[in-house]
Amino acid sequence: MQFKNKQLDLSIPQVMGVLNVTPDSFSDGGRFTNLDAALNQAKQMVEEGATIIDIGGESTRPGAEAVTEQAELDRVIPIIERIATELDVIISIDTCKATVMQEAVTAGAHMINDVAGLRAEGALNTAASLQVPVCVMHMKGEPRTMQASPEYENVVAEVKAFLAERKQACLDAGINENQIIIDPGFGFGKTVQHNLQIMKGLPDLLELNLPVLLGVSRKSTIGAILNRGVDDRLHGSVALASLAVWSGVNIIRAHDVKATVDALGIIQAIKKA
Ligand code: PT1
Repeated sequence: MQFKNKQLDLSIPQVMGVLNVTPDSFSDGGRFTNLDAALNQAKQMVEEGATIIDIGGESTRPGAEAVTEQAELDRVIPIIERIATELDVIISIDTCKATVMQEAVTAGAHMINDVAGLRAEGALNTAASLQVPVCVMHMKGEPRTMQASPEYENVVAEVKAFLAERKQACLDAGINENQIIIDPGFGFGKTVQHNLQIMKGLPDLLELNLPVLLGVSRKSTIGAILNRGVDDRLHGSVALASLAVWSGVNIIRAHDVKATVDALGIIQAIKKA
């Protein structure tokens, strides 16, 4: 897939490293709000094998409050400019807001990652005009309230139908088919059982014939299954990432890049055997 001037081979599993610049970021405790610290963290993730760095200025973890457009811009634009100048890596902007997409791509971002699936006002047309790859994710509800008893008849079928509808919406808006990535949204308006069914149903999502991205890193479903706090979910995260890539997922969004890259290297070797 082409990301502006950068090319990435999605037939090999790739790791997207998480760089959260939100002060309340759920697992980094807001340690990387400072520009130099954020750059160093990004640099280390690249050295460990991340080929994409995902930068988000609005927390989307369960219960998080929305932030204003200006606050989001103030958090992400300086760090995007800095990483674009200093590192050779694909920069992803994790946002739902059209203005933030526009400013971020102007500042140097190479792709758009939208947990709301380009459903916010202006998002679809802005993304289409920017001509960069988009990741459209499934989320039931909104972060602040999405974990209040989500219900599905069949979570895999409903997520697949939603992503098929968003794929068509992207195509209708003029986004090229080879610039669309889909994501079932592990942890977004889903119970533990729903998330487990999503993991089992990953092969069904591949039938949409688009690259798949998945974010499982340090999420509460792992904590619920293993009874682990957020700082003790590495092994559970790597297990889920391994299974996902074995099932055909192309991009894993992760905090712990080195461990994830190693796991994916093993899975890829088995695939090639
Ligand atoms: C994701 C994702 C994301 N996740 C994409 N972008 C987050 N494309 C942010 C919990 O249950 O999966 N895909 N951007 C982080 N969101 C969450 C959700 C964090 C749930 C934690 C939980 O703990």
